[in-house]
Amino acid sequence: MQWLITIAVVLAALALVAFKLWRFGKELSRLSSGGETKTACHGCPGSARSDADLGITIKPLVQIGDKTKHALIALWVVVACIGNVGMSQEIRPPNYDESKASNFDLVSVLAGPDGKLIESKDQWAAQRKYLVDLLAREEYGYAPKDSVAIRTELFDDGPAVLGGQTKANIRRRQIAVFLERDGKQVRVDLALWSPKDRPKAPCFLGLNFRGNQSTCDDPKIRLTTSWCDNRSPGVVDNKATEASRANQSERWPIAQIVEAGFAVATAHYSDIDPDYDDGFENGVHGLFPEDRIDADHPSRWGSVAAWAWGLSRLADVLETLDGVDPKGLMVVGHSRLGKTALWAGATDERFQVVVSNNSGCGGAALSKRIYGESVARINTAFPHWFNRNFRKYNDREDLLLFDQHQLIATIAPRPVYIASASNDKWADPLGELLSGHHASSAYRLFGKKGLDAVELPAVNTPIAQGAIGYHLRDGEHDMLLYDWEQFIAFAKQNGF
Ligand code: GTR
Repeated sequence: MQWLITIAVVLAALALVAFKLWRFGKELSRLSSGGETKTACHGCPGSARSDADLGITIKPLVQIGDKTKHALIALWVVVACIGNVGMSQEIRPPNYDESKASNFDLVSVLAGPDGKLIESKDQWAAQRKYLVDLLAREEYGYAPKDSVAIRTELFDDGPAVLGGQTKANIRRRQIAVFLERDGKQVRVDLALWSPKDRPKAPCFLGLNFRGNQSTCDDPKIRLTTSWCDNRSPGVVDNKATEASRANQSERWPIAQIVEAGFAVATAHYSDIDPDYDDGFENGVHGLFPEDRIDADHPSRWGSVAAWAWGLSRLADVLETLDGVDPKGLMVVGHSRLGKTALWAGATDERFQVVVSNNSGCGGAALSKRIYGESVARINTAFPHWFNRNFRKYNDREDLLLFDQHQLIATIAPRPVYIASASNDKWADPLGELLSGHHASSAYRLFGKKGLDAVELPAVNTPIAQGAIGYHLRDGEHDMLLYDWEQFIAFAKQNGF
């Protein structure tokens, strides 16, 4: 509607300009041919009549006749309208009507660049590479090819304290991981809990939103010094205070995970890249100034790609540590960090199991369904998460020649788990499930079962018979013990 009004106003203004210019031209030719002008501006400052009335003569520096003035005003209207079209395009309101979300075509995950379908698992490595490249170019951005030096400092090693109790069976370590390049460094604090009775434990690795101290009540966990969102409890002037301890511990049931036989490692995502749009100066983007995204390089890495790259650097460290099975690394994440976990799984095959929790748009949810959060909304609210090419699809999902099922497929044949929550409509639970469903043909190449379902299961009824697991937890956008219990069961079922 706004488009129609704007187009009508532009056309009217253009007609007015044309008319004024025509009249102005006619007047000029009359003057140059010695004709008399009859265009006195009565009452205008500087007009002969009003000055004469006052008995004075004022000679303006530049005399603007009212035809010129009208022409200039009309021109201004045109410019303003064009600016209006460019600047304030309305974003389509979010859709929650399922009948409007079902009409879309998806490219098969087996289709190569020429559209032909691959037929055997021997062709998968090349196909996977093609898909990762497509998603890097159009959505997440390419991480730099160059590497960093990694230096570590173990600054804490002792028994865990969880729920106010010292846990003799759980080893807690904290490692400062320094990522260094060209005289610059970024410090990422890795916190790790591992079972004392399992010498090589498979390890869940996931980033947290508020600092390692927010994941449990252990007073020995170092308080993050990285940027924190002021809206989080216990944060003052973007810095975490003591009051922020354990304020997201419900997302990290550490004792239960370790007592189930797994190690669990986490780091604050802000250590890797603070989550605000600063033109990619800070965090690990700052280590690679020559790889910064700009108008000429729209496919370089955004923040999701930076967080995923950071997870790979933490994997570099974890695979060297005793107590952790280097062949049992599993990546997990909630929401924006669920998107990140999926991209880390796509770009780093060392992650043997990939878990996305409520990852939504730009994560597991199919963009072409246009349900809940849309590409335009995410790119507008979080302009730094994806690359600039992804903006081409703002409210133009019809132009997408790819979708998030291909992201899920890049993980094949490794197991992937997709978790949704019933009240998290913004993340489109059905779109998250359908991504898994449409990724399944990649798994079938390997004789593995994917996800057959095309409808949401009942709440709290996981579907996890195949290599693609799914559940719809009853409740809100969050990552809770129930979710972790399913991730653990899925990992065990897949041999970890
Ligand atoms: C929301 C965003 C979602 C999701 C969420 C989160 O504001 O729209 O895509 O990532 O943030 O990360 O908590």
